[in-house]
Amino acid sequence: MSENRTIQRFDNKASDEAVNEALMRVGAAIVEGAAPRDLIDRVQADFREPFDREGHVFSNDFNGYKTLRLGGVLGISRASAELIAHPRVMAAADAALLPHCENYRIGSTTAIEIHPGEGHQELHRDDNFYPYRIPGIEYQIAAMWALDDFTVENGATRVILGSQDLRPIEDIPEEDVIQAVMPRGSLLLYLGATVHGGGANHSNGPRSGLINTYSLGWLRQEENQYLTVPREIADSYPENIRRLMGYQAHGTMLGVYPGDPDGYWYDA
Ligand SMILES: O=C(O)CCC(=O)C(=O)O
Repeated sequence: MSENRTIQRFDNKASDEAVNEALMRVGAAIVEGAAPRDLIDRVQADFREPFDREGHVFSNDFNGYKTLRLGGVLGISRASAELIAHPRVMAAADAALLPHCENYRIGSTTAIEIHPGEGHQELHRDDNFYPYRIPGIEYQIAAMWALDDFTVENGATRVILGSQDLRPIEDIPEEDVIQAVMPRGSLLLYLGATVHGGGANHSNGPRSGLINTYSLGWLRQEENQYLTVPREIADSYPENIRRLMGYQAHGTMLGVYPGDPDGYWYDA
């Protein structure tokens, strides 16, 4: 099988360097079994009631009409923080983003449950809402956690390897689309410029995943963490999570505020 026909997959003992090398070279990599089963159980349990209550409100042509979604995940699930700040993901974000910024932060947090009968999501690049590109600089990475087994039938994420080269999406032939088949608890990492999309669910059960993006610290976040996660919940998280939400400045000047953790606000 040629390299473009399969996403390189690693077991959880692989070095971060090996995973990140694949991610940066072809735009995606899978780490199987990156999260323990009981953590995935807790995250899924936290999502169940909100999925059923409000997961439909994000329905539209892009997200689908048989797909439930939740945003502002840190306000819904404390357990999700362990996936959001998982060391594998932080190592990938360090490798992809830290060469271009002093710190990075959450772009978005989205739980996605694709139900039977849903079609393919439109292929897209997550970072397309930033109006300009700077050659050689990745703006984002994404981490998709499989909360169920991801299979060809139930809608495993569709990915085009190498597409971080910014080739036009309309020129991508169907045979270049491969799926991130992976067992529950696995992690799909991909770059913000990697073309991808949710898959059609032809199975009898839902396919749920948690997809979090991380963006350069000097870019505006896709999902406004200050207004989606109530302040008292944000304050109850440890410092590494608060920093990821954006409760930190970028350098000494950008986004300073009274009480910022690096002391950049000059109190009288
Ligand atoms: O659900 C998936 O597999 C991918 C979803 C996605 O890429 C998106 O909604 O932006």
